[in-house]
Amino acid sequence: MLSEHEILTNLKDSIVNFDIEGIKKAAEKAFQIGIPAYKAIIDGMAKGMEIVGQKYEKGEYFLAELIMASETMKEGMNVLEPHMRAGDIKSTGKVIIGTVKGDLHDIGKNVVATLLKAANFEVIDLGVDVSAEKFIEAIKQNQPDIVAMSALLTITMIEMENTVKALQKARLRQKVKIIIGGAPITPDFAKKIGADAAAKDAVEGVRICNQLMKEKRILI
Ligand code: B12
Repeated sequence: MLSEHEILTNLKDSIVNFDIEGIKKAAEKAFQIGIPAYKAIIDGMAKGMEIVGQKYEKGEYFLAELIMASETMKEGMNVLEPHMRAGDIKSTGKVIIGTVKGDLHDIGKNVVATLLKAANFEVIDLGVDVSAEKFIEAIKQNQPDIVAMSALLTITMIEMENTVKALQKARLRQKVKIIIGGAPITPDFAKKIGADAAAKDAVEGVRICNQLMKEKRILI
């Protein structure tokens, strides 16, 4: 029987080696021995993506390898996600999530959405390349408690600011809490653009969303 450490290592290595069969097996084993899905994702697969990113930066991996690693991560998530659904208990709150306009990175955003669902949030995922107008339309339609935006490219961070401004203009800003995240995002940037919070990873993101819900309940 493999130990928790060995399984997390297998998850990480399968991402780095684009081993789809390996990731499926390791994800099943993680579930079987009771490793929480969030741990398998954050301490296993996401660590593998970090290494892939470093290899890309060093010129050892190219775009094709990034895509293969992303596909491998998605296969692993597909195995783990069904084990994370929280059931029919009343939801903690409603979150609209999307990667901002011009940005196609969705792995981190998907991890956040998965962990939010596991924490009993109702999640409406708008996908990638989401414009301010699309966020606004979705807010009007669904009346979420929280709007969560992801950006991985420094050049698309500006779209977060544009979306906050558009929400202000549409008089929707007061109705929602806004959390942002992604590799280049900092709490200072969140403050600067008028978002409520930034999170460095999905686990912190969920913790902050719970906190934002408490603040929202006090205000109502
Ligand atoms: C995989 C990847 C891709 C894949 C994306 C596949 C997909 N479906 O997502 C592909 C190959 C498509 C890609 C394309 C490009 N990429 Co790319 N990519 C990456 C890479 C290697 C990993 C990103 C990733 O998935 N990480 C794993 C996840 C789990 O981590 P994460 O995204 O950071 O998310 C975590 C936190 O940030 C946080 N989080 C994220 N979002 C949110 C949102 C909220 C609300 C919260 C609370 C938290 C949160 O929680 C997550 C989980 O803990 C990064 C390098 C890196 N080290 O980040 C480059 C990187 C982001 N890419 C980069 C570039 C330049 C590009 C391209 C322009 C390349 C090109 N020449 O075409 C294109 C741009 C396409 C576009 N328009 O978006 C640069 C960006 C540089 C910059 N500073 O702007 C990076 C940093 C690589 C580099 N060092 O050059 N990329």
